[in-house]
Amino acid sequence: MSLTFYYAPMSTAGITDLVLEELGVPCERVKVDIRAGGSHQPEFLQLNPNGKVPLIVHDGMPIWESAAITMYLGEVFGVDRNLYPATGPRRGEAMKWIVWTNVTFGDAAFRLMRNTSEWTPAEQHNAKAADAAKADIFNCLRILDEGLSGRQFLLGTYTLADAHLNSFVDWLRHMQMDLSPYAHLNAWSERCKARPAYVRVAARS
Ligand SMILES: N[C@@H](CCC(=O)N[C@@H](CS)C(=O)NCC(=O)O)C(=O)O
Repeated sequence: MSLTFYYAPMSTAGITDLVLEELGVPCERVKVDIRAGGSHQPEFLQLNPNGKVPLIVHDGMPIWESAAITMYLGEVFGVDRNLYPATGPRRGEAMKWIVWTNVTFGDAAFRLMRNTSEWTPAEQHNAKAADAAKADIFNCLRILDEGLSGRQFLLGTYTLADAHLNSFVDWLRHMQMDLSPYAHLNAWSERCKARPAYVRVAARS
């Protein structure tokens, strides 16, 4: 078995980093200097034409998009380790939260970033679009908070869906979003952060 993980610190690859740490699967780690254009070098673009991390190459197959990577690693390595459900409705529940993180929640967060952050030129910022994005984020936070009501973790017990979504919530905190009104979410996040794999990843980043 060969598994290579291409990553950059403080990036979306942090999700995959945590997923791999939870699984304890041995892999070769390749750091990509995305600020210096490392993900746009021809050798990298051959593996991921999007020029982005995370990227894994498993037994010769490049797989990009963090949601696909989490679901793939879960399916291949997570079921035996009780970190990902076997095929069936619970698998669907895990996929639902993972895809929602990147598509619905991720889209709202990226719209906010695009319209407010210093990474986008100020003349491209649009205050109305930023307000709409914020409203969408609050709606997602409400959905997540309600989804966690009466549950320790998204599926009841801890799975890679929690690792995936909690990493994304960490990034929202980093963006100074006020998450204090969401009691179930905060309690869940603390449980996720107490996982030994989370502590190990946090210590090296
Ligand atoms: N939808 C992708 C997004 C990945 C992404 O945006 N990666 C950024 C870092 S957070 C990147 O590699 N940027 C380098 C570039 O665009 O040059 C995923 O979830 O994997």
